[in-house]
Amino acid sequence: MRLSRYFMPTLREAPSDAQIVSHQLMLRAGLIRQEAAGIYAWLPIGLKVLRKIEQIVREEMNRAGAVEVLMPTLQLADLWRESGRYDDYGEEMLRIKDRHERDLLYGPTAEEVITDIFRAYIKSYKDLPKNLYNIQWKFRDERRPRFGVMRGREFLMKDAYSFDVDEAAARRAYNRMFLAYLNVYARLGLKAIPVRADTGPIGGDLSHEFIILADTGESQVFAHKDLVEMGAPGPDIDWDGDLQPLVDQRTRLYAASDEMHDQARFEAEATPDERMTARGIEVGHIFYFGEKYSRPMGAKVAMPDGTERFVQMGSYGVGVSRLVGAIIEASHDEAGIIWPDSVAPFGAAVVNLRVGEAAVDQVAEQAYQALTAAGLDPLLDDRDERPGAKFASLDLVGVPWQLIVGPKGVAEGVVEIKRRATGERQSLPLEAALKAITG
Ligand code: 5CA
Repeated sequence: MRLSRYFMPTLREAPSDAQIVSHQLMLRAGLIRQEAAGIYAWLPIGLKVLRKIEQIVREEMNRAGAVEVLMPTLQLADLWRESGRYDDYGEEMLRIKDRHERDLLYGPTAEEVITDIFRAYIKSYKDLPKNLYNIQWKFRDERRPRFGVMRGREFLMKDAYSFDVDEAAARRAYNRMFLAYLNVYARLGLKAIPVRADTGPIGGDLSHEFIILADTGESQVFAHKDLVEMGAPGPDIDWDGDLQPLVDQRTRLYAASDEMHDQARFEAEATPDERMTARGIEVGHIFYFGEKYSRPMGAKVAMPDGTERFVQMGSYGVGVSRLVGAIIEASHDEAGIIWPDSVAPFGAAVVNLRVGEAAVDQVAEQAYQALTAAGLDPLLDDRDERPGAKFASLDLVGVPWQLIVGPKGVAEGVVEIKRRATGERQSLPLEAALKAITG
């Protein structure tokens, strides 16, 4: 992408109402624009990052055996009347009427819709297990939308729903999601802690939240310190095998959200040195709730002996748009965002310091073509701007590598490369510079 033709509106100052660093940087780097309280337009750089996160979530869901669908954002109120949640959900639900005076709502979650899809097609135990997910916009009319995409009203969620024949199978489905989530966060460069959690309006009796530690987070967690470094199981585990030991290893140590916290147990299970009380960002939440929706909505399967049984369900959410903010909270410096390579909007930027000078243009163009061919999706800074302004905006936006082409270097047969995360610079001949970046 040539920056002169692109749309990357950076701001020198963040609007004063942006309270936390991720919100300030998302506005300054031109990732999002607020359209209304808690409702954002995603500008090109923000959209690129959002799509990359979405794709990592998708790959890990698929690997764990979930199947993607796409449900509508607007849902029929009648489905929520069947489950009994329509009146209970309260003011967070955006209720809408169509021209026929039918009650619709903008989905805050999709247990009812997916259960309706399931019951229309799946009738036999032989078709289980199933896990269906989608990555779709949700709306919750939050009382206090704040911190940008962290607590939005419209936000992008990955929501998966599992259907199983009995509780043991449903636990296996839960375990697959539990471990797949840890793999997602690891690929995003994040250390997520699974903590025992309250189930709130989703319901059920088994639930974990996944928390990224950050002082600006809205969640309070109490956990054994060893969980922070425990790490993800990796993609190569046997997804159809017994995952319980891997889950037990991560749930044996004390970790709870404030609603579930039991100080006496915490003190019994961890020494003062091992105990950590911290703030964090909830980037995922998983639930097992048995027949909470399948029973009132009549989602059942025929068993081998001819009897029918309500299916056992769970649901599994990842805050995809919230993750953009969470990654920035976890990875930035005074100059701006430091994206992990896995979600960076561009793999590298070629910075032309003397646009219009033929020899410099030619080397910059050559570098740009080579990085394009290597699949790095590079940005070419061909703007007619001062070098300082170019470096400042590329540091702000957080492109992982800068390949800097200036008249002095070109005369000497070298270019400079800079790694955003460390600030480390090196002068190298072009071929060596390209090799250092492409690895
Ligand atoms: N149906 C279940 C799981 S699919 C569900 O809705 N769970 S949830 O309410 O916990 O939401 C899932 C995830 O969405 C949360 O962990 C959080 O990361 C994200 N999320 C929830 N509310 C918001 C919000 N207002 N803004 C941004 N992200 C949100």
